[in-house]
Amino acid sequence: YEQAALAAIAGASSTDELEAARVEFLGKKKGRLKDLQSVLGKVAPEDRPAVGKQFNEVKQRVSGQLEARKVELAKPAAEVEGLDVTLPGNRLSRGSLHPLTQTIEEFKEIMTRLGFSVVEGPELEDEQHNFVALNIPPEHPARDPLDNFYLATAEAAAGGQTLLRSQTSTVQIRTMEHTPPPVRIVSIGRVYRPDEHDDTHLSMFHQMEGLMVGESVTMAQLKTVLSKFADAYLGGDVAVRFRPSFFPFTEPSVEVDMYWDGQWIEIGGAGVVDPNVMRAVGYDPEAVTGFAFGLGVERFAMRRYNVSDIRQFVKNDLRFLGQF
Ligand code: FA5
Repeated sequence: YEQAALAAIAGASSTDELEAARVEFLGKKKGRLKDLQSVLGKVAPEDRPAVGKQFNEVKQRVSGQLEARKVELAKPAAEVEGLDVTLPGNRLSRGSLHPLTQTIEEFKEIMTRLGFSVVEGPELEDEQHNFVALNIPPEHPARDPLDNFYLATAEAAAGGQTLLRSQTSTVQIRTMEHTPPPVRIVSIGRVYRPDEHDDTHLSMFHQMEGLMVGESVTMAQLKTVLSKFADAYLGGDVAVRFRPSFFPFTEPSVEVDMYWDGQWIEIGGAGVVDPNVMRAVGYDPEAVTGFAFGLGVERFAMRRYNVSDIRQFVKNDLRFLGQF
């Protein structure tokens, strides 16, 4: 009896279970103690005092354990033996903004301070905005199906193709189409090209497009804006260099390099908006001039955070992402 009673008390993991054990082993009306008591009645009269004493001792031990267990179960869980509430808790891991999201937010903030408004454009484009209005004629190699993500749609069969935009320059066109000059905008977003992935190329990446059009906007202002931008984002010892280049939608065109922390990197293209583009959107190229630029967002972030492989940005590796 005693062994069974103590085991039941120790095994009770709630006050309800403990109460069930009490009724079973110490219950006044029925229960095992009562059975034991009736056995006591059958003991020879001369043995009764000794057996009675033993009975009371057992009853006391069982009651004592019951009380002790009751106190233990009443304690808050934190005080249960083996749990030290003064230890630091488990840290909940909180998410953070993706480094590219942080970069884009910072770009927008800097360009807003420089007086540019932020506009958006669609990622799914037509040939008019991705090529035609940008002075890229039908036979131009930039329109090669191998260099673009054309969609297989009904319109494609009819001649008007839809594609994932290959550059944010599309947004220059969309903006000028519905805004009379002067214009001062930037647009940051995804662009798509079937480029082979390597440590500086992805097939989906981001560009920041800038456009400024007004009465006498010049290449010198372009250089100033880009220098101020690079200075604000990278800070310190920054220099901007132009190398002659070619884009159908600018004339002259340049490749933009930036120097920072002992290294030159190519970060985008730029130039003076071509008169053909002005005419395509209904602007008078005799009355206004402008500059445009398109920078690689990842290339900038790589430089600033010292990331040597652009693919890190799309791997979803928490060990990488957690550092930002
Ligand atoms: C252009 O896309 C032009 N639209 C830029 C421009 C805008 C010129 C306005 C004149 C006026 P380009 O193809 O060079 O240019 O791309 C610009 C930048 O995007 C590159 O310098 C590079 O930083 C980035 N870039 C290009 N391809 C990739 C790629 N596959 N992965 C990551 N970044 C890329």
